[in-house]
Amino acid sequence: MHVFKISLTSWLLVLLLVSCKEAVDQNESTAHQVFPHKLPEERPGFPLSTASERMFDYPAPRVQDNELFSQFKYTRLKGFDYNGGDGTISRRDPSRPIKVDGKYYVYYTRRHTKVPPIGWSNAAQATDEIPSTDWDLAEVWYATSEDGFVWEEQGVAIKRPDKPNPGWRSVCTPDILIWKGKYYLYYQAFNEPSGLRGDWCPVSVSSADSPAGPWTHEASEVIPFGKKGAWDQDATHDPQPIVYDGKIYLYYKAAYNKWPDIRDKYAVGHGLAIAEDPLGPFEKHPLNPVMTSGHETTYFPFKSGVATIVIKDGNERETIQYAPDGVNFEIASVISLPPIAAGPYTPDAFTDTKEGRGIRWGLSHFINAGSKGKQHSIIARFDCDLSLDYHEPGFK
Ligand code: AAL
Repeated sequence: MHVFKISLTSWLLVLLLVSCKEAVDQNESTAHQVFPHKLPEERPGFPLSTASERMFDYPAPRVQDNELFSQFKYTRLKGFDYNGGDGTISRRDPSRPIKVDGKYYVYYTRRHTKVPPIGWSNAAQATDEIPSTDWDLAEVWYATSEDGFVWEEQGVAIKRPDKPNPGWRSVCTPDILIWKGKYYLYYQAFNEPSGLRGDWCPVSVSSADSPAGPWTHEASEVIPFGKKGAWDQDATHDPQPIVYDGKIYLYYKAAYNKWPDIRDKYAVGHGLAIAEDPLGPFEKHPLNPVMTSGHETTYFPFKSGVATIVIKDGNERETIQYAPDGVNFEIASVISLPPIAAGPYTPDAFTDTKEGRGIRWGLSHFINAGSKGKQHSIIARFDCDLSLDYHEPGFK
């Protein structure tokens, strides 16, 4: 009886040990499959899929737990009339909103034409009253707001000058600079309907002593085109200045190879032009283009460098990128539904900060793609959590 008792205990012990060992083996192999966080030499015998292997190429998380990651919430603005959305009134490409004496100001492209645009491929049929694109026959208008949601349209900031002055066909896509107590608007100035030879136009600049104007035209072609054959040979678009390193850092865009014969080589670049005076001369950075994805420019001071929301075009579309020197950008995060043509509200855009606080909200546009020939755009507000002041896990 005694002998039987001992041998039963031993059997139970053996069974227990065997099942523990199996559990340990299983855990180890599962751990390697689920958490492939060890380098290949640390996990011999455990091959990984290409996607798992690629995880090691990313130095930091690209989503969540990353101060340059955010989701975006959109709100319709109050105060803007669109003629029932019939395509004859359009508002798009808002500037960075600025706050002066407790009031927000925004500048934007406004088109009010008898008919909606006929499209750039029909540009040859455009007349003095028929627009080719949504931004043809446009002017720069401005609106003010107490809270960023309800806006009051104040009127025109930059009119189209008389023919043949630069911009007689259209002035659009403005952005603002505050420098030494004065205000400067940079904007695209077209001398022909967009779409005829492409979207060819340079940047003009006007100045004012007050955000409400009046605006005085100061210079045309302030960001000159690149030499023949250069990526920015035909366009300098979407001018967006910030103050960085004591100078004016103006980012701009050129979509190249866009029209009409080499569309298969279409690409978009962003360049940086630097000046010590708002009227120039602007010197282009030797490493231009500093950004090779994205459409409209959205640059903002972040920490001691510059960050940008990259939207719409290129291999790195829908990312947020950061350059510690404002020049050499790296992907910081991958985002969804980013604000198009965003003008971020960034009170430190012109303070030459080395502690950029990021973005909490701004304005962007939505394009009605033009079904039934009613193409127009509306300006909306976006809110996000790209601000160091507010970042907390779980916001949104
Ligand atoms: C925009 C901008 C520029 C282009 C056109 C009007 O969103 O990229 O301004 O020229 O589209």
